[in-house]
Amino acid sequence: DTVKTLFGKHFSSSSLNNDSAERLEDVIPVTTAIAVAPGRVNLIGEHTDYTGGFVLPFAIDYSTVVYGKGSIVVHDTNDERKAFISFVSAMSPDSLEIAEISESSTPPEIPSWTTYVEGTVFQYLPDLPKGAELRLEFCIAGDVPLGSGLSSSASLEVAVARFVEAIIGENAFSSEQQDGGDFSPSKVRALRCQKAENEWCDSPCGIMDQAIISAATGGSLLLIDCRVLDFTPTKMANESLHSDDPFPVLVVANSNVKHSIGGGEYPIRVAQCKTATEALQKVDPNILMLRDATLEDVENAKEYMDDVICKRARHVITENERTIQAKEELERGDWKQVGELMNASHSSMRDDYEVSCEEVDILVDIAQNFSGVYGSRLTGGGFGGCTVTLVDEERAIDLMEHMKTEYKTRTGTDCPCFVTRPARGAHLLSLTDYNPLVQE
Ligand code: GAF
Repeated sequence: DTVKTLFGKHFSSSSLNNDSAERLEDVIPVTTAIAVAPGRVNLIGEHTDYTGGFVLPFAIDYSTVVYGKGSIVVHDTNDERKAFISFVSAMSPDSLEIAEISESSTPPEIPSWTTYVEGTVFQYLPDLPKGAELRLEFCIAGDVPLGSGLSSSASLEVAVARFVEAIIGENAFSSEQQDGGDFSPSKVRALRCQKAENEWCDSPCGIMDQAIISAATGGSLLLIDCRVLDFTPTKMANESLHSDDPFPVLVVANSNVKHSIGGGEYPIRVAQCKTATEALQKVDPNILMLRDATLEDVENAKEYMDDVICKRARHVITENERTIQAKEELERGDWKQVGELMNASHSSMRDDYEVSCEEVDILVDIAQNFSGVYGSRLTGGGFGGCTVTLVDEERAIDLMEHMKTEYKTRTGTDCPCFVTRPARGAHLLSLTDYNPLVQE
């Protein structure tokens, strides 16, 4: 019988139990690849993506790496398309994970971290020839802090996706390519990874994380219009608009309060935005998504919304405005304005959207009251996680020291901090095709 091991001699799924299939790897071309996908920080534009709004995130220098090999074997063209996956993660090194999925597979009732991998691979089955089996063996390693609001899950999905695309080669995205039009691999990848998370991992996330991780180009933030998935690269000005304003950097601080968007509150916010949109449509049917509404519309629709729903709508509407303005101020080098928008965004998330928590508010308070800081706010889904702070470059080290000591004094908890800058999105570090027979 065959033995299933990562990079083992005998790699076979239960569907390959005849002699000819044994060690098929010896006679089919094998591709090896190393795929990288970063984590992300959102400068501003929070909880706006799932209502078709605007976000302004950037990729960071912490990444997930997926490296290994894969091949495609075609059996009987009447069979379903399948994948046989054997993988291991440096984060849980003692267990070798084995998964077999096919076109008719359904998500597990209780998702785990491996579901992010399986759900992502599932999205690529339609790219395979009929009756094909995709065989993947890979290792996962990375340094995106887990559960800290820096998008470790989306980073994993996108790294797996980029790896699978490398194995599938030119047939990746074949159906989207056939549709013609403006085909962009990074957009389709982002949509597929979001679908994996929504449908397989029980998480109703928006598109922001997968989009920035998939599409970021080094050195730029991306203003993303989440309704049409349109990306506008946005660079910070090289100089300050006001000569007295010192040039800033971005500091990320981790509250060490674990954040999860699969938990109860995130889906509740998504549902509340839906309720708000339906109420607003009663006064103006042209409001298709919250991003089409104004504060005046909210005022007019008050009789259809309770106070909580009004507050949620107000956050989203004002956050969209702040995000568009922040993009312009960043490009102009008006750091004070950017900082004020960040501070206002935090207040709105804390008071209207209610996605902050005591520890994160303390971190933001410490930063906002430190000299040299332009602005500070919670970044990501909330209920814990990280803050992002725009601070005079020369004050960044002192700020981080101050945050660490002050936060420890006020909460008893450590807060790891780092300076960051817009990094590169998903990419391949290496790709090799070889046919073992030919090589020998
Ligand atoms: C999480 C989600 F995954 C994103 O889609 C987004 O909604 C974010 O929270 C809040 O802006 O990261």
